[in-house]
Amino acid sequence: MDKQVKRIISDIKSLKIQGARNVAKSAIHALSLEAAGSKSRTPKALGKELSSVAEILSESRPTEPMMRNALGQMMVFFSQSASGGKGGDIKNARKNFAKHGSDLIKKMDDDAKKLALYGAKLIPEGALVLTHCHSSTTTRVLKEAERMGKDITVVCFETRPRFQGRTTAAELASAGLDVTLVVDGAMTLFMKKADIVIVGADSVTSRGDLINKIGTSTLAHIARMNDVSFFSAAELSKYSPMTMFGNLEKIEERDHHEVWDKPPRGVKIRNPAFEATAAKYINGYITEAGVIPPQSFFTLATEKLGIKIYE
Ligand code: RUB
Repeated sequence: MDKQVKRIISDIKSLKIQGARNVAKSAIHALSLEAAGSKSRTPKALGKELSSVAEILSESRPTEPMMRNALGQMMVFFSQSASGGKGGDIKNARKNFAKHGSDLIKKMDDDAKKLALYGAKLIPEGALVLTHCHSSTTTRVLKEAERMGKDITVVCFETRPRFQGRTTAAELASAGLDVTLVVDGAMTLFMKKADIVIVGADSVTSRGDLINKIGTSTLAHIARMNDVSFFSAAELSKYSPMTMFGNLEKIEERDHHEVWDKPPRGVKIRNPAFEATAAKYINGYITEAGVIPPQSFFTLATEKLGIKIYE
């Protein structure tokens, strides 16, 4: 495997690269790099190499359908453009593959721009917005709202154990937003003054449930108790096709050292990275196609991803 690709995989695992979008973009980049530096002599051999690297990448963070969908799309493109991987010119196969990767990334960036506009319009003037973890899609929405002159205030939760809330706070502060970081336990207190909650998404299931950073469902429940609207900024490519026939999205469980490095003997530690928030607690998803109810996500996402339900 290419050295740079190995580094990207290790950065994804260690959270140096974090957030569904950044992970997906890095995975696309990694697979393109593997193709560019490959020593495979035929498209068939290259196809084999790429599909094994795509599998390793997919497993680097198990709860990331945006990455899985993108890698899947790239592999479909490869097998179609290299005549099923059986023949054709190897140089062209590599070149076309890399071009497809950069087209996909561009499309993702275009979608994020559209989504940010829909999200920013949704935020009331002068609103207090709560967010959790670090979602590049959500920070984009918040920065767009500020650009529109909405004069918002943001409170973000620190997000134990890896403190991604600090990344959110630092990013928003450097963009000139009014941002405060509080501990996760302060969710109820700050909800009482909030106007809207916006979080990101790692995965959206067929019934519109949201899988996002641990703590998200607590936030959604508290929002409902206080009549505060709860939205998730989620591109349609975060849809998890494996949930179509009842399979559950896998929830990543990370190393317990992230929670407590040297716990006393007898203390058990669990470290689930994500959790599900039921669709009934979600007012809507902010997508590149507009703000939609959780029930519509499946239809729009399968259409966008070209998933045929009936043959
Ligand atoms: C990040 C997280 C984010 C989503 C969406 O978790 O839960 O809300 O990934 O991010 P982690 P984005 O830090 O464990 O990756 O909007 O950037 O796709």
